[in-house]
Amino acid sequence: MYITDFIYYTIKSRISHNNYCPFLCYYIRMNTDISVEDQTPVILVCLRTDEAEEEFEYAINELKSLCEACDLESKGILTQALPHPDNSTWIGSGKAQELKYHIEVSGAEFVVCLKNLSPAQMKNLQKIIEVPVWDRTRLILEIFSKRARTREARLQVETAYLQYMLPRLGGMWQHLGRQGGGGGSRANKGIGEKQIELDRRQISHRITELKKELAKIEQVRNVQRGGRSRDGYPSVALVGYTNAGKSSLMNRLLDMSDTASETGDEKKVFEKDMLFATLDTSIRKIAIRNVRPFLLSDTVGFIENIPHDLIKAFRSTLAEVRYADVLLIVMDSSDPHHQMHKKITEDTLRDLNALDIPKIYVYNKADLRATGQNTKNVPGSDHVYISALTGYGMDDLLATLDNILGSGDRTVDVLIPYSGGDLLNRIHNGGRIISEEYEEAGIHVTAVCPALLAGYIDSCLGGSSTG
Ligand SMILES: Nc1nc2c(ncn2[C@@H]2O[C@H](COP(=O)(O)OP(=O)(O)OP(=O)(O)O)[C@@H](O)[C@H]2O)c(=O)[nH]1
Ligand SMILES: [Mg+2]
Repeated sequence: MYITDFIYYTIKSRISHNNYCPFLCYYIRMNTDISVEDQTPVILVCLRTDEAEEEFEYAINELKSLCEACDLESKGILTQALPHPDNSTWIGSGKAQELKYHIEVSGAEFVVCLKNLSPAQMKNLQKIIEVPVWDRTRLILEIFSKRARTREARLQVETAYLQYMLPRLGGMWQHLGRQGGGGGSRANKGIGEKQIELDRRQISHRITELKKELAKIEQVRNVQRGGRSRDGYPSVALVGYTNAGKSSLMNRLLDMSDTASETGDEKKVFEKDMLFATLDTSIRKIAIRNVRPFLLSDTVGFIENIPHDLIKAFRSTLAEVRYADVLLIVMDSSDPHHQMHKKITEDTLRDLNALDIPKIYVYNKADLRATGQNTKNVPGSDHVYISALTGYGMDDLLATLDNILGSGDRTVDVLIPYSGGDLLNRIHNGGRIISEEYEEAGIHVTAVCPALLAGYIDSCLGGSSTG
């Protein structure tokens, strides 16, 4: 199979998932009739260098889950141990020949590697095994392209995908080699090399277009966010490793919310035992008795070695995290690797300049923790055990959250004109009323309000409201 087939394969797979990628259509005019269906057979290739056995096994299991999330069917796992990755073929040329044999016997259509390969390693391995090679980044990009629903998410994925392709173009036209010739330095280039140059220019051009379009969407998003914060509600963001239970926690809070009967199930977000179930950000208002109301956002989960270009491309989606007043770092506390997940989440937050935001560490899935393992909550601690499934620990979580939301509380003493019914409602919903008197010029209210709401009241009444 030629590399051109590999590109065509990509296009067909994207089109079959309704993710139209205008740039890649350029390649449709190329040859071959390969088609990709769901449950495409693949072989997983796992290279172990210096990691402990348990770590290696965990990484293999995670790769299997990623393949499931991408609808690929594993036909087998080929492992190799080397002191360090082979510079040329990643697994060594002998192992590559063995892999070729397994591909022929199993009918696998391509291979998926445990880690990321350099463009040269990918090109050389591909040449030996004669089927496409996907590395970890490619697999994650593919899952994201399947899940992206909103226009913004699709553009973000396409940007990350093209950035990933750019340094790998060298391998795509290798079958055309240095054909061509003639006089002059440009004319001396082979067809393959000219094609690479052309592709590189087209891809760079498309990336520029995508970035412009994303910048416009981001502007709209910023205006929306500004509008929301002017409403005076604090924002709380759910973050954490993929599959930790972020969306389930959002749904549990929606169930507990006073708005549950008005909004019904259509406000619920998608939750599933699958990596990267959520890709697009959802924001919901949560109003629970005795807790200051807040806006809650649920967004894409993190994973180890999340492709850097993907994080960059998703910066505007993740802006809800950057501008949040409080972060809930959700972990699957029944997973023996949850401390590692916590570290990866914190590293990603550092990349997003969001590590300084006040946070609560939410140890979810307490119902699945082995008997004897701690699930007890200590009042005042920023570590809270909960179960989004059974509701265990939800009151502790809400008390801790309300404490943080209330840390900037201010007493306001204002005269609201009789035409300001909306503002009075907001104070009733978000603050604690101390006194309320109906006077000739308006309603004289004294109330304790969260900092954001107090700022909102100031902006509405055009001055300081502090009593
Ligand atoms: N037993 C148990 N299962 C839970 C709990 N919370 C969530 N789950 C399950 O864990 C799986 C993943 O839950 P999600 O809420 O989709 O996880 P997420 O963090 O939003 O995942 P991504 O969107 O992929 O990042 C689902 O099958 C949930 O039913 C819990 O407290 N206990
Ligand atoms: Mg989710």
